[in-house]
Amino acid sequence: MRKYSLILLFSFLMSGYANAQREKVNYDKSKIPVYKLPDVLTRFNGRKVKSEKVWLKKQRPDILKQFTDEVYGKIPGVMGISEVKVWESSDEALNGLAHRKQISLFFTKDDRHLEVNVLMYLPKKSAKVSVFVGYNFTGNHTVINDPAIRLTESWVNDNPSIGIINNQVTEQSRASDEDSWPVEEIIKAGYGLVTIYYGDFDPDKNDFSDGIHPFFYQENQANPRYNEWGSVAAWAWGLSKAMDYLEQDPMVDSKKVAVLGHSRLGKAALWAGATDPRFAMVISNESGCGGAALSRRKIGETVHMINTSFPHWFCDNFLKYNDNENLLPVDQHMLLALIAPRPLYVASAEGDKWADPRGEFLSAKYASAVYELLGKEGLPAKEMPEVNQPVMGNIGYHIRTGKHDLTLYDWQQYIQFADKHFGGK
Ligand code: GTR
Repeated sequence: MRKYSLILLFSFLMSGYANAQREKVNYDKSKIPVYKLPDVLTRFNGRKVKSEKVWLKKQRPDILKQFTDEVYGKIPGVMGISEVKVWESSDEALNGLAHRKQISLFFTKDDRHLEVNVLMYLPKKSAKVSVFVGYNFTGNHTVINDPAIRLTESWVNDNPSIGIINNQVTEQSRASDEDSWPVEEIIKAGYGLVTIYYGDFDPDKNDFSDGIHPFFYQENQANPRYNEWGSVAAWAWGLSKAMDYLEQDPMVDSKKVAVLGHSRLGKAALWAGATDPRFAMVISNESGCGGAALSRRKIGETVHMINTSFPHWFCDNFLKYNDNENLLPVDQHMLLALIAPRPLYVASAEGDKWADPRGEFLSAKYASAVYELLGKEGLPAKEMPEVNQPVMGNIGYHIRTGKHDLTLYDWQQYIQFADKHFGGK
């Protein structure tokens, strides 16, 4: 009981601190500090990168290493899926429009076991289909009103307004996030949707005794080391494991898998795209700080704020850059550049100042140099486009009206982008 009260007191103090941080947040562009971004095509030894070969063999691995060591953390080992079980499937989903499958991926090490539930809706076609794969925030049953979907039994952040109490979901949360997942539109456009509750891989709390991290601990280890993975890297790793499964699924064209994520899950999608080249397309919906937005601008959420409110998201090395962004060996445009030449879409919302829309745009713009070096058009805009005026080269970008959210409008652009790069239906 005493321990519980202490935890409550601690969370109360932390949330007070986070709110105070939010109050201190700068939204005034005249107060953006003077900064100099590291040039994505200048090596850490000062030489210029002039060829595709030097990019691929030297600069890309060097940048990837910096992000691994200083931002997201490295994965301290290798582990595959130990068992796959397809435990439900139907040809009658969405009134006969789609196949539905529910699958468990099992991970086992010594006496530890983790079960991850994958929900898939696939259009009925004889050929293999392209898919969007993305995490959901509160369980697979929240993405659509379909009574066949099993309620998650995993730990979920409390949300009494949809009946999530004591970290367990109830029937009340079914379909609670359906506005973010226009399954029917996706299917009608000829794409499949693969979704997983992100907390199946690692519950989103500052606790490294649960989820996937402990599977990799050495004896007497209780936390990842200063350069080892936080939760964002764990979620990205989980996306790669989903990809391992998709490569075996006979209905899926694993060469045409777009990884997508909103907000913190957009950060995970970007890191998954950067670390796993099997993702043929990467979509970041309002991923903000630690995602697509440039850290050095310090407008909206900053490195210090994110490390304070979410100490478990990044590796401990990232703490060095609290109010010290100029010391970062990289900035987030270099993360986007790691995805080149694969199609990449970055999206912002006008009402999402916390994620710094302009910082997300500039990041996409500066990543373009690498696309161009690789013979591809990057972002086809030098200036930030007007609201609701998407631009699409091999990098796509839009800023839409409205608040921080994943909306039908966003999906319509991603479908169009996929049509352009995956060759349509
Ligand atoms: C916020 C966080 C952001 C973003 C967001 C979300 O509280 O500060 O970086 O990730 O959560 O995931 O909804």
